[in-house]
Amino acid sequence: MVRDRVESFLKSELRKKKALLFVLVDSEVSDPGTSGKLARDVERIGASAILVGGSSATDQIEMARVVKDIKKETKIPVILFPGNVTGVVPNADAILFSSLMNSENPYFISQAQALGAPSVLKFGLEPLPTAYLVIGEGTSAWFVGSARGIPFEKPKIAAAYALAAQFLGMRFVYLEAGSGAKTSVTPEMVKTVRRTFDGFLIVGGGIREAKTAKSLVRAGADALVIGTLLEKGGSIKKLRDIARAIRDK
Ligand code: 1GP
Repeated sequence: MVRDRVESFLKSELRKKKALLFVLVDSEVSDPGTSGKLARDVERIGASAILVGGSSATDQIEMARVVKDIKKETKIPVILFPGNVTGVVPNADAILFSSLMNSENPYFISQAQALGAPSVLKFGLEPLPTAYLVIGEGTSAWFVGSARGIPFEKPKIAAAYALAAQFLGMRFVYLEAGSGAKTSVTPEMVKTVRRTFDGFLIVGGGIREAKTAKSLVRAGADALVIGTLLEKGGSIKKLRDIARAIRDK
C-alpha cells in the first residue's frame, strides 16, 4: 500500500546528477490552465519533481485541480508540499510529510500531521518523512507556521535540529528561508547541516541566481526548490541556467 517509489526515484536521480531541481507551484498563484504547460517546460529543463502547495495555499479544490493538470502533462513525480491539513489532496504521487520542528505551536509539529495522516493513507500518497526547518523571519512560512526562525548566522542550531530529525528517523530535511525571501539560506549553514545529517537535504527560499544555486549545491544540498522565480510568467531561461549550474557532477 505505502510504497517507496518516489524516494527511490529521487535517490536514483541523485546518483546521476550532482543535485536535483524541484519546482514549486503555488496553486493559488499559478494562473488557471497554465500549470500543465509550466510542468511540461520544467520537465524538459530537467526538474526532478514538482511540488504543489505552500504555506498560503488553502483552497483544496484548486489544489486538486492543479495536481490533476500537472499529472496529465508530466512523468516526473508530483509531491505535495502542505502548509496545513488542507494541503492533502488526491492524485499526487507523494507528500513531504513534514513536521515544522522549530514551530512554537505544537499544532505544526504533530497535530496537523495526526489530522492529515488518515487522508494520506486513503489517497495512497507516499509519505516522505521531512523535518521542515524555517530559517529567518518575516516570510509567510515563518508567520503561518508560528516558527521561531533559526537565525541565518546560527548554522549549528540548524545542524542540531537536523541531527535530532535524523535520530527521529526522518530521511529528509528541508532548510526553508521562506518563499520570496530576500536572501537564501547560507552555504555555510548548508555545509554545517551536511556534516551531521546524512539524509536527503532540500534547500529553498529566495534562490534566484545560478551562482547562488551552485554555491548551495557545492555546500551539500541534494535538491533546490525554486518557486517565485517562475510565478507570473517568470523566467524559464533563468531556471534553465540554474538547472545547468547544479546538474553536472
Ligand atoms: C518556498 O522554498 C520554496 O517554500 C521556494 O522559495 O519561492 O523563494 O523560490 P521561492
